Amino acid sequence: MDKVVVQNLEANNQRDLSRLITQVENDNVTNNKTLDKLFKKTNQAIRIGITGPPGAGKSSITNELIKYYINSDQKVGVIAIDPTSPFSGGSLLGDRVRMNQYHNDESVFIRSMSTHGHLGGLSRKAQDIGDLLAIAGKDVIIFETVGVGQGEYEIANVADLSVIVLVPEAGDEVQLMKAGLIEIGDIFVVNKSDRKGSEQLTERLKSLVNINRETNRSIFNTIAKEGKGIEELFNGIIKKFTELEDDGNLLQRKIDRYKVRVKNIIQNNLLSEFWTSNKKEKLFQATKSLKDLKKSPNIAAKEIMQAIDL
Ligand SMILES: Nc1nc2c(ncn2[C@@H]2O[C@H](COP(=O)(O)OP(=O)(O)OP(=O)(O)O)[C@@H](O)[C@H]2O)c(=O)[nH]1
Ligand SMILES: [Mg+2]
Repeated sequence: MDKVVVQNLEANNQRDLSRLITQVENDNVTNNKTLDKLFKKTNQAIRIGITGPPGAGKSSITNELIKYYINSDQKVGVIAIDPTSPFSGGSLLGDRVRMNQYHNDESVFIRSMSTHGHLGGLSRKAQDIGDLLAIAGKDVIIFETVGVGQGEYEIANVADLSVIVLVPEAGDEVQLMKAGLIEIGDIFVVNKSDRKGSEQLTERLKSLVNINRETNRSIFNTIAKEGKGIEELFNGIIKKFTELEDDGNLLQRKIDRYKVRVKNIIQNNLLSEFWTSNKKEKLFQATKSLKDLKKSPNIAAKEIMQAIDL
């Protein structure tokens, strides 16, 4: 590997960082020499997931939080997972906030990843990119993800701590119950507290979040658009990290995440090794016509698995 690249990356060179991120984004399997070599440097960074329904104000909150991190001399990396819909071909909401106000600031690096409707491999890539940001010296890494379906929860698991953002108007019952957001949150934010219904949502949340839980989870009210309530949220996040560290949960989460990553990589590698051109051809030959489909998929799978590659 290019020694200069490593040095540049460690020196927080944004251009090399961008290039490496693009490589990781384009890779089908995890195979990045920079990550292999410098992985031990990734442990210092803290990882925060900010999840919630489309348009809840996740980017607005992230933008505001960044100011507090900069003020306390911390470098921030943001990975915004763009919920581009394959149907609309664009973002879900026209008036979404773009986090580009920091593009001249060396201590902030923001990168969007588009799902293009495919979530497969996304959490692996998001974690790898998070690692690159950590290697480049970011102290805090924020993952912005939309929480609407199961696939997104997998992505929400890339972080050490999850902040769930909810808003009064979007039908709180649906938001809260259907998607199971309650389960994955460590901290809850009722954003758009300037709007009608925010007090009811806060009350409802209070009664829901601490049921069946030993640890207390906090709820914050914010008006991100005006920067209100963000300082409290910022301090709440610090407090939560300290708690997680003290009770050993932070370490446990890191261990669990690491294990899942190792397993996923093994699974991916085995699969890509398995599908040789010979086996792909066998599957093609075995499924050419309706008459071929009389065989059960189980038998067809066994035959392909037993095929010998020359
Ligand atoms: N009234 C009000 N509007 C807000 C508040 N916070 C954000 N908004 C607005 O809500 C809209 C969506 O905000 P974003 O920060 O882009 O929300 P998001 O959750 O990142 O959206 P996606 O990334 O598209 O899912 C923008 O027009 C914001 O200006 C708030 O506290 N009150
Ligand atoms: Mg956003």
